[in-house]
Amino acid sequence: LTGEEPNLSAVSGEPLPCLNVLPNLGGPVAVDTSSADLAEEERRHPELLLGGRWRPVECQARQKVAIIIPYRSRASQLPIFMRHMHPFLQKQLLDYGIFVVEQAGNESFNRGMLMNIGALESVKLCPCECLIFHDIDLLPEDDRNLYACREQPLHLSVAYNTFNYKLPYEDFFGGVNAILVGHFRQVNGFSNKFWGWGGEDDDLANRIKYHGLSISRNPANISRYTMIKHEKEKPNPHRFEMVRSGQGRFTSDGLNSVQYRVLDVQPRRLYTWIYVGVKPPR
Ligand code: BGN
Repeated sequence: LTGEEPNLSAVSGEPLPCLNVLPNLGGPVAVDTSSADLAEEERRHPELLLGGRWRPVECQARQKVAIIIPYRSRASQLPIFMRHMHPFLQKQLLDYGIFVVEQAGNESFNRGMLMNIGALESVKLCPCECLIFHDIDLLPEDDRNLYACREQPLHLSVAYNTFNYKLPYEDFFGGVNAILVGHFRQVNGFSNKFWGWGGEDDDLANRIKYHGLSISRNPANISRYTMIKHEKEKPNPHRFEMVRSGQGRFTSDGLNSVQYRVLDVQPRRLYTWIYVGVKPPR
């Protein structure tokens, strides 16, 4: 530097778009799945705005991104996830917030419903146009895997260590997705009727295709994830039938019909905690 380069942002009066600034995405990043401590991670991230929000100061991010995590009793995974994700997202110069949506009570876990609630509640707190639905046990391995929405719904988690880094089946849409708010509304979000593990992601993929949208993916060599080991969730015995008959419910069951009560919202250092009671089946 000679010291004489014009400061482009000063010339135009506005900061440059971050995509023009992104210099140092280096590819593979270290993934640490050893145990972590939430209080320690909070101390390590004074740069975060309350609620797990951050934006770059040196450039203008193109989108505001809400990262939505469906959650219940994964206390050991939460700090591991935060330790990995905040540096990862900041390196990508994103304007983002992390929203952890926790299901209260002992009913079977309803991932789809928590995603719908996360979408509805996060857009009240952040004028976000891009929703990233993210399982808490998945850690991205490559920082070129950009956490941003595209013209079509994007499947980010293509290759997991636990599936030998291969897509398990062609229409697989589980794990991590990036969807524009407008598209998520258009497909009426996730079904609220998948209680227990499995199928709600396949149903969302069907909704997307039914509405004339298509699923895009990054190359498998950068869409790589490490899954943190944990006990298996209880599978939903009705999931096959539910996916098969799903189309009949696309317009009546989803974002437009989710019944829940917000029990608490807390903007914590590393994330916004949204604690919800959901209406059990029947
Ligand atoms: C599939 C599940 C998905 C899950 C993937 C990967 C079903 C419904 C079958 C009609 N789908 O088998 O929900 O994300 O495995 O684990 O079970």
